[in-house]
Amino acid sequence: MKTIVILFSLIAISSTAFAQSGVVTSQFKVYGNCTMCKKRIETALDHKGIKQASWDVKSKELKVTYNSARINEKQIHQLVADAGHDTELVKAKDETYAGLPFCCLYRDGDSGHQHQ
Ligand SMILES: [Cu+2]
Repeated sequence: MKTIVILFSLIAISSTAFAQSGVVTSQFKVYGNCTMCKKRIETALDHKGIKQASWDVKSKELKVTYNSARINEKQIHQLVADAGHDTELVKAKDETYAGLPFCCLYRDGDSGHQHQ
């Protein structure tokens, strides 16, 4: 039991160290449908200050690791929205959204699948 406590303390200490060096990992919802969306979202986050970005098709969760000295979370939301994908904080522009391929239209009522 004591070993487990020590282990957790070590993890806590190392994540604090990460925060101090400016590298943080955030997770938030990004709306999309398919593997094309995944590619689009992750490509949009191939950006300076961002070390790693991974979006999950099923859970719609984006996990992003970035250097907080170079980019902030709000800017990351904006990059995703600029690519046509709504996030919890920033909505994509309607004209950008309208330019997405049909299979990627994730907003309510846009998907052809629901009408079958
Ligand atoms: Cu898609």
